[in-house]
Amino acid sequence: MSYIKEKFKVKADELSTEVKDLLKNHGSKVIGDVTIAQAYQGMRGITGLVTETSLLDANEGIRFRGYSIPELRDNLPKAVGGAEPLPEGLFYLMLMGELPTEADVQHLSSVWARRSHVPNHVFDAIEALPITTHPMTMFNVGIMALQTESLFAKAYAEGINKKDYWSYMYEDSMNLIARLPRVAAYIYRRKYKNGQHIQPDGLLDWGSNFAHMLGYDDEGFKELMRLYMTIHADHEGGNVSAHTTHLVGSALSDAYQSFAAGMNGLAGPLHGLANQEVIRWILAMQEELGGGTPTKEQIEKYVRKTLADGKVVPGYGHAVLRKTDPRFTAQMEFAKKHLPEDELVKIVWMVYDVVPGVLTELGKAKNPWPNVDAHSGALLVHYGMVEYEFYTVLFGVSRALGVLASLCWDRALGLSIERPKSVTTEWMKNFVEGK
Ligand code: FCX
Repeated sequence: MSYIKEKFKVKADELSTEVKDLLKNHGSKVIGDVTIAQAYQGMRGITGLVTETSLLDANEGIRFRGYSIPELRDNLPKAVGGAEPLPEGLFYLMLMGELPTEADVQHLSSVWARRSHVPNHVFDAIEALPITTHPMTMFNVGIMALQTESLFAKAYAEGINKKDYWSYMYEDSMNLIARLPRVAAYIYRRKYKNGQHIQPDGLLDWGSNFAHMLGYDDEGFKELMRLYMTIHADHEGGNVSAHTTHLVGSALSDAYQSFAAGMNGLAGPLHGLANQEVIRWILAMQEELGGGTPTKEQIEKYVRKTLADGKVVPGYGHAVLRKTDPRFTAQMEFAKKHLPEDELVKIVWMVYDVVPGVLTELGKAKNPWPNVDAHSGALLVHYGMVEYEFYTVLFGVSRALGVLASLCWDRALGLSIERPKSVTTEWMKNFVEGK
């Protein structure tokens, strides 16, 4: 057993004991009420899930095991000559609950490089789809084709003790994380670069090898990938991709099946697809105005038109956050450092100056501030990745780090199959009338 796996097992046994005590001594304590509005309106604000890897504060933003994004950028190990955190380190932190050493991160880089082989039938399955297929559909087909490799599914079919589920989930999660960049890069090169594929470089870290296979060997893009893979990884447990992965996993579906389910949620425009929608929206605005950099007045007019047409302004608002997303701020800082004169980035910043005021004035959106998706596309365009339909796949590769670390915890803690109660509107009416 690898030392990381052994260490995880020790931590998992400790927490399992604590959870058993918590349930035995306080299991019936009430942690919240549920209103009728919450039942109809996306269960907002209901505390009903346990996710160890990260915790969101409405005003401060996400903390991964207690560390904010600026703290991660300071404290996680970096590549030689790099300034952004290595995503391997964030995975270690989320899994283990403590900061990794340089050696831990190097170990994970080499384990994932060793496990990154993708069988040919996965590429064949992707090739069977029309070239016009959305990259997120190709990505999910690739993930599902990889499910043939699930060690948990095989072991379960042969018969295993439930005490060992966590071990197979751990192995499947490590293998899936190792393989995803290759699958994603294959899709990118197939769809946009005439199928001219690039072989992995086993000496590179996970994020920069991904950049390399995508066809971007620029050191700036590699740094961006490390930052991107770090900040998109997790956003506590209730968001659609994390919750779906956890929910499907609770049926003892394996890591591949659970993650694919989560990715279908990420593919929705109110969630991960918003990153492509932001760039599409800015390009449409530019086209309507005849190209070039719009003025703030023109942006404001376009925002009002978007809202009047009954559409959302992509990249703005959030179900939980009530301030500017620190993931937006981290990308803004990256842009100020590496590409302060970029035209599209400047437009993103102008949009940031305009949209919160308009949304606040209209008073409908509970959060008028930008989320992670408002900035990411402009950075990618700067380095030449203009194919915005691909952006959500990048988000998906990163999201694997958080939701799969969480699935390891779900199995280690032996969490139950999820099955909340639902009622009908008839039931609600009877309840209100006291029947
Ligand atoms: N533009 C226009 N209207 C917006 C808005 C926006 N950016 N954000 C919220 N609103 C509207 C809602 O559509 C809702 O209208 P309704 O009453 O007619 O249904 C009203 O304001 C109240 O919504 P609110 O409670 O503030 O927001 P929700 O929790 O329902 O939804 C999301 C949150 C994120 C879905 C919403 O703000 C939105 O649609 N934003 C644009 C899409 C986006 O950027 N998604 C990415 C989010 C995230 F970062 C991620 O998952 O990647």
